[in-house]
Amino acid sequence: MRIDRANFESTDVDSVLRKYLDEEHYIRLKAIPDPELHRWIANIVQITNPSKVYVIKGDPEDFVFVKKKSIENGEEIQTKYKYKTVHFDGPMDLARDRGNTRILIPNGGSIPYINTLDRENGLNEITGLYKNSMNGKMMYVIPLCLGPPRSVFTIYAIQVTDSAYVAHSELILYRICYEEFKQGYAKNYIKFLHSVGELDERVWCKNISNRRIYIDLVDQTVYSINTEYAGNTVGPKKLALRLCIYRGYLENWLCEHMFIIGVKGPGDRITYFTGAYPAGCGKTSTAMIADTIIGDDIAIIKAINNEPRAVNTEIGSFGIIDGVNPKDDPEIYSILLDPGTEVIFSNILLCRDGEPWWNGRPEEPCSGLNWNIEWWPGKTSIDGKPEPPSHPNARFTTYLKYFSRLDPNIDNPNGVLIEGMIFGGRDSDTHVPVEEAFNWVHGIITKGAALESERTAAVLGTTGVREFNPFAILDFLSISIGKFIELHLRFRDLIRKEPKIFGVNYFLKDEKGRYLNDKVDKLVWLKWMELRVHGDVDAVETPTGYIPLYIDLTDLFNKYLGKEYSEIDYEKQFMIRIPQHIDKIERIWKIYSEIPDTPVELFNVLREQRNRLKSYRDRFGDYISPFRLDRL
Ligand code: SPV
Ligand code: MN
Repeated sequence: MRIDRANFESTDVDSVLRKYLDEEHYIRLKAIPDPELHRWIANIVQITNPSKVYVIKGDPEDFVFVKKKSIENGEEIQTKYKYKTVHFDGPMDLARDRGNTRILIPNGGSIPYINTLDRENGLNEITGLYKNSMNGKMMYVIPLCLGPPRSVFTIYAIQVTDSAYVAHSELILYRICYEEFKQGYAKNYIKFLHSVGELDERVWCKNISNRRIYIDLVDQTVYSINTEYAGNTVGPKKLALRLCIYRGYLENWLCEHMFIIGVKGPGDRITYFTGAYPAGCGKTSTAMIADTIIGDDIAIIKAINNEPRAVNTEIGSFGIIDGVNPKDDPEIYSILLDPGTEVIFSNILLCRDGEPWWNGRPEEPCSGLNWNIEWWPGKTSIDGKPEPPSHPNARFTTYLKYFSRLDPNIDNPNGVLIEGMIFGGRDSDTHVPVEEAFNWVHGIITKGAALESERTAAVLGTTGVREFNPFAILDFLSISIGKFIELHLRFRDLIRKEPKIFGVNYFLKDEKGRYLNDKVDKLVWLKWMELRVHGDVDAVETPTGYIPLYIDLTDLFNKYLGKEYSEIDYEKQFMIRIPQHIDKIERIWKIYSEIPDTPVELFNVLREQRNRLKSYRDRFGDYISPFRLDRL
């Protein structure tokens, strides 16, 4: 038997289901009129051998049951707040595992920058790993929708998992669509199979060295095993993103690692933006600071009546908690500690008295349980350095509905009109804080395809290293980056008016290594971008795009942050750093010259940008004050 193929008759399917599912859950499953689904489930239970199967309908009782199970199993620990729990992934399983995440390719073959594996080998290997992997555990079957149900955007999905924590997370983060499955709306759905495999006494995965995340584009199925971290296990999140990108490529729409936000302009005007940033580079905090929020992680953008319209595939947030503090993030902070909100914390510090603590809380950390078993003040790790009480990739899982700025359009089956697209990275020395691209092609190439960022704790490996991360989506690509760029260029032909494209960088530093901006300054950049979308303010033309005029920023800083904005700050932040930009073009050029299907437009745009940089350098020198250009 193989995990992707059941070699039994349909009459056997029923007897297998009868054996593993009790009457109630058998009826629930059979109410979905889809023999292929029944066969898939029968095949899985035969291989993984769970003790019970629970089919989720999305009732409140399901929620209560799953959460209770998770606590009983020790997958989650109750905090002192009734609706809040803590989950620990285990010290070796705290982030996405790039190395063991692979796209299965029929007959093998490689794609630059994408981790691939021969499909047959991958499916054979993973079938072996799934054998009896659910022994003694309950298996959950979760019918879901990505995006509002029954809309042109909806992607239907089925998650199977033996982790109550994963099921609980999905009940918070996604729409349950059992009814849509029952009524036959859920055609062409995607599938996820996850098993934590064998667990140790701390309920952590025992076989981390056999952690695997395999994406099968042929069957639109993702397999995940021997891991708990949500980025590796919660199917509708990043596992679905790979399948979604592939589908979008075939059908001419965009599936993006982007937030969706609304920014208010003069009067009642509201302008929607999407934004792509690598994890840990200010994406969630930008989404939370905006006037309205629709999503903070994943967007589907389709051309509908020649307009680019977007929906969020999720209804919750799996956000980074590190650094969330009452001054900079008052809303998230209060949601996380409100006694009435449902929250799963992961990899924070749980104090002995049941209080959740994370880096960012003003109080001193307490002694308690953390991601590395236990923590006490002064604890050092084996290398002698102080051990952080909560992990830098610690997270919260909660509903977006708690946010006072939640945009009612989150449920709009037609999505919202996107008028701006933002790309942001962690860049200490090159990009100005905000800049508008000259046009769609220039933006897609220089802001999206050329995005680089310094690595954060959201992926395993050394942090701080500058990495190529086009569209902040490199980790999730299932098609070559060349094709992904070509799709964006092609998308322009489907819409009447393209969104303006912006680049932002919240992480510029001075020569002493100090950040040049406050966390809250991003609100001003958003407001400036909003005005630019409508042509309400002028801009300074630089070799790399349009930047704000000093005068407009003084107004915006004053109006939205009550701050004086000095000429010195403006000059430091918006200095055009020619050598760094030229170096960047060299790096990006080299990368793409080794990617065979890179669209030729990319080289044209980079060449033009390099020429502009050189001619500005000849006229003004290496480092150009924005005031000099302003006065041209
Ligand atoms: C990210 O890392 O981009 C996240 C969290 O949003 S994860 O689910 O790990 O992808
Ligand atoms: Mn993300």
